[in-house]
Amino acid sequence: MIPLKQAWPAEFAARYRAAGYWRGETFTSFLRERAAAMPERIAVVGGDQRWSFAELEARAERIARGLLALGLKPGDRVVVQLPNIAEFLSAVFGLFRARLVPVYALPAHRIVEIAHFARTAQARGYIVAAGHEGFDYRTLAAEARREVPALDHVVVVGDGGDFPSLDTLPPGDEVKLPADADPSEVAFLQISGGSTGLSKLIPRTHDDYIYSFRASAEICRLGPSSVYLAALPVAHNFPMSSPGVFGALYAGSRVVLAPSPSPEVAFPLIARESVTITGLVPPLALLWLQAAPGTAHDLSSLDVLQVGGAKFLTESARRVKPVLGCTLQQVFGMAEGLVNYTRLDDDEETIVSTQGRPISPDDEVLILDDAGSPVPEGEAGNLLTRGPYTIRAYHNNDGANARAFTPDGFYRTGDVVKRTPEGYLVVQGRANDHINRAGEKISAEEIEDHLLGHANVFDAAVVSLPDEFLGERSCAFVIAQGERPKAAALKAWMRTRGLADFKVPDQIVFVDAFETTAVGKVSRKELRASLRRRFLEQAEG
Ligand code: OOB
Repeated sequence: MIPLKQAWPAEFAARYRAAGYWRGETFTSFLRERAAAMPERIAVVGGDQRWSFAELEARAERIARGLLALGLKPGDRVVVQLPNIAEFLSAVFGLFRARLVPVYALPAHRIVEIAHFARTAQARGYIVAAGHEGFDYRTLAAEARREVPALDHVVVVGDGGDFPSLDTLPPGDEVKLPADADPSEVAFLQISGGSTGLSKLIPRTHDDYIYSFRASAEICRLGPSSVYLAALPVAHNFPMSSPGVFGALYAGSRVVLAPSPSPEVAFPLIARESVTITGLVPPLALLWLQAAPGTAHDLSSLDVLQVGGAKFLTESARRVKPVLGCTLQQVFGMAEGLVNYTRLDDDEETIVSTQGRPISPDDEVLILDDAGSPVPEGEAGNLLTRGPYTIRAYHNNDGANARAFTPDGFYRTGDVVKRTPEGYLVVQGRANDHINRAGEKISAEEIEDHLLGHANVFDAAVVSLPDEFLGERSCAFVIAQGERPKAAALKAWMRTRGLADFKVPDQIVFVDAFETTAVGKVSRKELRASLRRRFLEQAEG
């Protein structure tokens, strides 16, 4: 087995170890410690499952044996596509125990994304739920196996049909479990928001990721009496690690997995389980603010509501405390690393009007103009960052690495921010063309490429438009060729492409031509900006 390694230069790794950020822990070692220290304490609640720390560890070990007995080998990558169910945690801790490397996909992903992850990660395994929200993932798994034949092993949570199910894996009594991972090894591959083109894979090590959620748990004051509700899909970095399910388990807190973030599902869970903290994207926070005053459920246990993934407007932020009676925490993070939090004891103005400050004293933050020079203090510029839990390179993607990282290892976030004199960041917007649709990131380029696959589409440009509820919605400007399709028909056709549903354009506008300048075509970036500007001007006028 050749473990995947991250690319921090030795002197940085030494510094991060010396500072006590990287402590040599692994996922397996921390779960083992919690299971030994508090075996009977309930760790995970999901559906009708309630598992103690000892039971979670025992289940993980069984799964590790079963997966190796199936034929997977330590070091193999395994795509994990599970909703918020208890088995998400037993499966991934099982993978860690077997030194298999999870690749996290969202439940919304479909064949295009899954095949891309499987190919890029050279995955050999794929773990899915039988079904979720009316969708049969076994059909998707069969399709994925046809497209990516290297995907040898599909395992299903629930009734596997033709595939083995997680509950009936071979016991693997003869399997010798591997020694624990080196903490500097890549523990898993996370997916990027996909700012340009297809999603990239983000390699995170035990050392760096555990530091990020341990420090996050401290910032959020998690302890054995805390109860964390995972309302957003746990495969996303925010509910996974900020402090998320892993930070909660690390702190000995209880994790409650909500099958849906809607108030109808989440509010009764908060009341029943005495939830103390949860995280939402802004549109859901608005929905909760609307639903809370009339609810019959007791939400008084909730101490902290985190909001992040997209900009939470100050006026909405102000309503959290009066309406929900809890402390708001703004979270501005990215799967590539850097996470900023407002602190629980910050004054109200800081909490409602900033997106927080970095986790670590060693998070280096640069705010640069387009020429690469620092902007004057307090002015807006491009955010670049480097630090003890921000990656230095994507997995297997030289082209993206050359664009996204500076030669001295800073990650270009693509976000435009200002910094307050106290060191808090205020997000102003974005330099690159992706649509942040309710926290889901959509690459304009990826959607344009799909639209161009339609026989009656000559050209397409995809932009974000402001949306009262979603924050941003996607709009495709399309030049037709031959017979102009109906917008609804084009959307329906996009749905047949095997893409995550959130990527289907919310709106399609047909135009006769795109502008060109005297010297030739304008850049895609300028074109998108000008289409967007003209459309908004017309809408206002
Ligand atoms: C989180 O991670 P990703 O990887 O899905 O998206 C990262 C991008 C950021 O670069 C920024 O453009 C946007 O999402 N974003 C925000 C934001 N939080 C994220 N923009 C404005 N205000 C915020 N509070 O979205 C993510 C990862 C960990 C924790 C929280 C969010």
